Amino acid sequence: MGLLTGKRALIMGLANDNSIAWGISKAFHAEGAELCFTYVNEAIEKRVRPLAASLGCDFVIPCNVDSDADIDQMAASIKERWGTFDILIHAIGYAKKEELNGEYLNVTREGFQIAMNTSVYSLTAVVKATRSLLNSGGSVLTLTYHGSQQVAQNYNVMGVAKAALEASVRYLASDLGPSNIRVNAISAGPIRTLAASGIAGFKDLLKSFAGVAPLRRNVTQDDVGNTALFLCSHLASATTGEIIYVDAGFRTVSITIDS
Ligand code: NAD
Ligand code: 0WE
Repeated sequence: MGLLTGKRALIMGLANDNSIAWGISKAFHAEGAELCFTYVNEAIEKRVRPLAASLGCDFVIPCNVDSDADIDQMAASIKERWGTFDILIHAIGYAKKEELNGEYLNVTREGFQIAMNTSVYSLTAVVKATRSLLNSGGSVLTLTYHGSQQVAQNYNVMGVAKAALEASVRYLASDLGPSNIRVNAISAGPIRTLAASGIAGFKDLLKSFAGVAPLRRNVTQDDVGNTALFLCSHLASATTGEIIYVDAGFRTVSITIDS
């Protein structure tokens, strides 16, 4: 009997086997969950289908979270195949690449709107569309980054978006709590994924992070997957509206001096 035996989990944000969503999917599968994956476009679909199949899953459906029609169609597909489900994983974030370097104040109105729409509003939109399908005891989980709380060089508009995402977690937890559905976020340390590729200086960021973090290492997709498993299982039955750090302790320490 696994921790998630008999539970159904919708995974949004799997792109490839480096995705944080993949670490979560493996942890959930190992504990008996039945999975459904969404993909944003055909290129991603080609990556997601074989990964899903390797976990014995053929329930793979499109959903661009910028589209209300896509979100409604996704909810309809879940209702048709599953009726209800238990766990919603939102592992989606996007800003235009040119917004992720230089001064934050150069952000454009359009760049701000895109980041907020895809990275923040999408969580609320998906919860709104699926709340009637979520079982009591269920759980919603999103992914955030410490750039929401303290300035992280070049993270810029994504830091502002993650601050709003974390506030959304608290408001959604308040809305869904009376239905015994929990809403939380994992704040992960930097991990090399598709969303981190092409970020100038990412290698150096990983190196200095591991030098400062109390555990003296970077975090992995599996670290995040295991904490996601805890948060979405009955083990975390009274934890909601929280931002749980999976960051090797990084955010707890201040300036360090080499010795
Ligand atoms: P990833 O590139 O593997 O995943 C990002 C996903 O977002 C992709 O699957 C992409 O298809 C999806 N996406 C983008 N726009 C979309 C849209 N309009 N509709 C539907 N899907 C869309 O990268 P990741 O690092 O695994 O990112 C997952 C989450 O983790 C993001 O919210 C990210 O901000 C967060 N996060 C990442 C790190 C890190 O260092 N990698 C650290 C903390 C938090
Ligand atoms: O949340 C993220 C990823 C955010 C992200 C990354 C990209 C790159 C490619 C959002 N949108 C895009 N759009 C693209 O076109 N992280 C926490 C990883 C990350 O991204 C950074 C980081 C870290 C850490 C960007 C700048 C500085 C640090």
